[in-house]
Amino acid sequence: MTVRFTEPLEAQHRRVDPDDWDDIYVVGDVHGCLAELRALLGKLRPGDDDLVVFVGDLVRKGPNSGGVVDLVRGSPNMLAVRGNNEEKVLRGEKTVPGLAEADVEWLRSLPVAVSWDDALVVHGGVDPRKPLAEHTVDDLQTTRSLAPGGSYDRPFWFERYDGPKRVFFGHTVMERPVVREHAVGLDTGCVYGGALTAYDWRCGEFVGVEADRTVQSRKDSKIVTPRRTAAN
Ligand SMILES: [Mn+2]
Repeated sequence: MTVRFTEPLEAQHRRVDPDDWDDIYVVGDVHGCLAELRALLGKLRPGDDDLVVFVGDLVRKGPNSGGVVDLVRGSPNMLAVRGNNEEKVLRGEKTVPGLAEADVEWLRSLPVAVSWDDALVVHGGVDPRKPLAEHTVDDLQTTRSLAPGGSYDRPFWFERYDGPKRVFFGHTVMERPVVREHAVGLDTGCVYGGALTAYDWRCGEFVGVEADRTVQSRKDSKIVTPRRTAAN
């Protein structure tokens, strides 16, 4: 089930050997919420032999993007994909207070996809209308709605995608995590007063912490209620 993207994206695809790690946790959009990230890690208690993979959007919107980058960058057992908010910083469209030049270079070095076994971690999602191998960086970072021109109109990609990979993603803010056979959505809107959510890959369980406070408000139309599926 190995996926190869076309170059140059393949150079930004990191493969992980799950045999190298006791467990693997996948964590949703952090957006500078350092206190909640610390609380979540306090619950997960990952050891040196456990890998923590972030779905991207470590930075922006929340109170301490620099602290989140320091923590992840300084941890040999942590890995992140580059989200669309990292991309905005790299393109110079947005600046983040507290981020040193070396931190920005680290963001630039992050892969766009991480995979192992049947798992694929990307920030946004995959478009079921085209082969996985033909996706671009932008596709993987920003795919959400499949409706023409509708960023929060149904159907969403994860309601149509049926494999072969099981895709772990953020980007689309959910009232609760999405769990489907081929898609696991982890952005439960921590920075909007929701929760920061992780998925324990070996146990198949979610672990979350509630946000301390709402840092940013968000329209209800931009918070998705996942539909029930057989897998739920
Ligand atoms: Mn996000």
